[in-house]
Amino acid sequence: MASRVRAEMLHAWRGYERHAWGHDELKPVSRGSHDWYGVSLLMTPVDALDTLLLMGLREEASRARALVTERLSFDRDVFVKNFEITIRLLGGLLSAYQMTHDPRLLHLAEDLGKRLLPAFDSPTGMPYMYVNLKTGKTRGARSNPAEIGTLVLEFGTLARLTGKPVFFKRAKNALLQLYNRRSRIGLVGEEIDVETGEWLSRTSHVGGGIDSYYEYALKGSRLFGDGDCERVWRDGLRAIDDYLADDLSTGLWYGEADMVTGRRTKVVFGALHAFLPAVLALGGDLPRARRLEDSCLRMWTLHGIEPELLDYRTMRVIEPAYPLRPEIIESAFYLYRYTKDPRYLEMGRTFFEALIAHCRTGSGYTVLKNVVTKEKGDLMPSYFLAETLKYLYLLFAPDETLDLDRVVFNTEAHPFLRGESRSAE
Ligand code: DMJ
Repeated sequence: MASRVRAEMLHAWRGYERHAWGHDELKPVSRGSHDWYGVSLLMTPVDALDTLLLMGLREEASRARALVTERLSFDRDVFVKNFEITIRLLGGLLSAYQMTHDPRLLHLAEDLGKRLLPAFDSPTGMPYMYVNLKTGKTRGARSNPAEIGTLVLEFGTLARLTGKPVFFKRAKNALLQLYNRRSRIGLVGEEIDVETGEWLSRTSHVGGGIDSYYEYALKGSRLFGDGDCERVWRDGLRAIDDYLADDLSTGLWYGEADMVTGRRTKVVFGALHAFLPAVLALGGDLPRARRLEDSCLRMWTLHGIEPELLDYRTMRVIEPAYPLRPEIIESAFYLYRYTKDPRYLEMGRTFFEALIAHCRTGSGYTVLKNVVTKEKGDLMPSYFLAETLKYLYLLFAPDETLDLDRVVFNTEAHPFLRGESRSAE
């Protein structure tokens, strides 16, 4: 199975090389390319590099590395999303640096980190959503917990590797500023103004816009031994278990509630929420992680591939797209590593066969517009190579391929080494 996954990585990567070389992402149906900001920031090669290395695809990895080190420049007059650029590019450059020790990758990471720092210059210290890479101007005071709280692993690793603690301090402060604004019952909302610190939405859940805030609290404590991150994780976990967890005849789920009253507002769960079994497992709650992954599998098998959002009471699809998301596979990987239950290998096989059946094209893999009709879209997001195929491969490959105790994965599946070099603080 691992070598089958590796062959599919090669298929996807070759599609990128042939039709989108030098651009951000491949459009595998029209055989074209897509650049996020008009100019390319080499999203796919940076995101894919450590997967190519892990799979031992040496020639492809060296072509990707050459492209990145020779052509990538951040001196661009564009407003970029701080969160996306941090998790994909900063994360990808740092993990590839730790694997190759190529100083040009660290140099690029530091240059990028410096250009992103102005994002934190808000009255609260929580970052603006967008920052201009050339001018340092910022935009987007309306942000959310995921975009504010999912920076500490990358900026902390950059601080460690460069010996410049400012990177860690700014990102950790953002996380704590957000945490300090939690409600009395410990929940955070869906949108917050980073200038005033006021909540703009009281909707609380563990899906898109909030998800990785919890993930980074736990992983920040694991990567840096940081007690504050540990506290954010413990308090957050208690609140989501108390107010968001929903135990129904259809399974264990985590729905929506009002962050102030804790009142249930919606019974929805989706592909992004499926990161939670992985994080619960990493945090030590295997029984709950297992039950939740079983629910995720139910969501997947309903139509043979998972929808973006589901009403888990009626099991009706609310948002039918499948954008090649990795989370359910990531959770199967963690659960297999921690339990060795072959059930998770079987799940992995189910996910892999569905990807091949519904998302494979002659030139790569594509998102689906609709999991019911299986209508295809035309994009291969860079995280498909960074995450989806990496977690699938690691699920089937021998444990020695990657020692899970020695690394912490960022939310884009870029592994950072624990306890390497200087302290982040
Ligand atoms: C990735 O960029 C990251 O996993 C992020 O945390 C959520 N969205 C995509 C994958 O679904």
